[in-house]
Amino acid sequence: MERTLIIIKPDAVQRGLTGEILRRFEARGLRIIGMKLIQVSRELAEKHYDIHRERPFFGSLVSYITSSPVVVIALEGTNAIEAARGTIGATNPTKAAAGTIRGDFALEIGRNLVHGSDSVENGQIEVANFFDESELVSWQRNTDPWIFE
Ligand code: DAT
Ligand code: MG
Repeated sequence: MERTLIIIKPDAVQRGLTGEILRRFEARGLRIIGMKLIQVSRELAEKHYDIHRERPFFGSLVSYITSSPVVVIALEGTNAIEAARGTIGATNPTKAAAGTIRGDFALEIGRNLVHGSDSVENGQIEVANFFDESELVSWQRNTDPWIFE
């Protein structure tokens, strides 16, 4: 089963969109295996965005994600990576399709509300960066057979 790390970013938490965003992932069928409200440290932010370290927007990316609390969610499901990124929409909200989170609620790339892991490998790594194994719950939903074939 694939795992993806979702971060409901500071702008989304501040705007009261946490419930709306979580609702969309739940409705999609992804299973929550971990969830918490945290203040991201500079150290964790720099680790999370390490691949963007040399990009000109790295500093503002780290400032943004550490500016206010975030909700981090670990999700599990068949095709969880691609499904979650489809629900999130394109990186630049002005290019994101209507019906996606970014396409419905955001306007600017630096305020794009939500993160989702971009590969199966990164999903495993990012969930492990944000959650201790003891914070993850392995469970079966009664609805699983109606969502996972
Ligand atoms: P995504 O969040 O869709 O996975 P990404 O991993 O390419 O996008 O980039 C991480 C974040 O960095 C993205 O959510 C917003 C910011 N970002 C990406 N490209 C940018 C750019 N050209 N200018 C400013 N910010 C950018
Ligand atoms: Mg990314």
